[in-house]
Amino acid sequence: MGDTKSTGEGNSALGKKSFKRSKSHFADRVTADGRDGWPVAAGRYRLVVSRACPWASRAVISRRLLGLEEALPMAVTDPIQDDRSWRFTLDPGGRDPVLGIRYLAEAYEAREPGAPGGVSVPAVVDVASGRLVTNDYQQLTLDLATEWRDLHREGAPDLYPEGLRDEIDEVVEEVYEDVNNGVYRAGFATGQEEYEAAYEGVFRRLELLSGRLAERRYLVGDTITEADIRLFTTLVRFDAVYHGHFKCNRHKLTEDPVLWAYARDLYQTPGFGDTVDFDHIKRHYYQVHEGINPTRIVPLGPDLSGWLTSHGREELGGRPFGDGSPPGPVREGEEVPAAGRP
Ligand SMILES: N[C@@H](CCC(=O)N[C@@H](CS)C(=O)NCC(=O)O)C(=O)O
Repeated sequence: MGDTKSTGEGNSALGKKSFKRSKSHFADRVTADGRDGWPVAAGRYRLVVSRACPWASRAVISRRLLGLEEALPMAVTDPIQDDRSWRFTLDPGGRDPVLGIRYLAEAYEAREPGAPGGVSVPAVVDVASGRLVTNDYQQLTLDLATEWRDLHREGAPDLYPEGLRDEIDEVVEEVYEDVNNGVYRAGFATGQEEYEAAYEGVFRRLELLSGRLAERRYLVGDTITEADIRLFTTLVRFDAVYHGHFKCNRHKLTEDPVLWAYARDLYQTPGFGDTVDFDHIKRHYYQVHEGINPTRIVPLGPDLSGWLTSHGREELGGRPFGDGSPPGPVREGEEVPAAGRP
């Protein structure tokens, strides 16, 4: 496997002192008015994800919370990339049954042969043409919450409420810089100083977030928002991969009572934990990043049973879905296999 696989991040600059995540190359948006040529339409697109990937997992959670499963069908890749990147080896015959392709790279090629920036998930693919539409994970969930509104289920929460957008934007920016991407900067650092700066940033921010969440159930307002989804996807991976593999080991998530309870509360909320596959997460990080883990041995721990224990956060109040309701059961065929659950 080459450098791309050893970092697992197609756009990273391995070999330099600092890990850099470049912008998504395909930033078209699927919108209600179709201004980029991609109108919201039920069944027109396929969402390609890896359950291992924190950026893709945001979209998987939003899709469930908003009830977009029928409107935006999903393809789950093998957590282990090969030299051609993400592949559909979990599907019969190794092909995605709808797109008919073996590698996600084929959709990228169909859109722009030889495009720079690597092949990343999440990716939205236009089913009829087989062409990639977007891999802009930052915008994707915001668009699912707002532009796809006509196709939301009844009782879907407002994940990006207009009156709270400034605050959400501010929180997610800090969380992205120090936490979501901070763990990657620590894990892929190739110099001591770089690693230490990232490590300090991760734990400084986690401490602030822990303080913020001590008295309030959710990050912004009193309902689940985009901000909680983005913090959750890093927290749920913390002890399984970031603490050991990425050397973010000042303490474990389970050693911060507030953040651990907050993460468990979300994990146990329909739409969050039922999308998480710890088996995919561990195998992806420990087997793909050979530069960090040359033996590719996947650790057996940590013990996951704590994720299902009571968290006591109901006492803080909050209305998880606001005036809406939780999503129903996971769609048939989309259940996380037993190997990936506590
Ligand atoms: N790097 C992507 C963000 C999403 C991302 O980094 N996804 C990872 C998986 S967590 C990926 O697909 N990396 C490409 C690879 O590993 O080849 C982008 O800038 O658009």
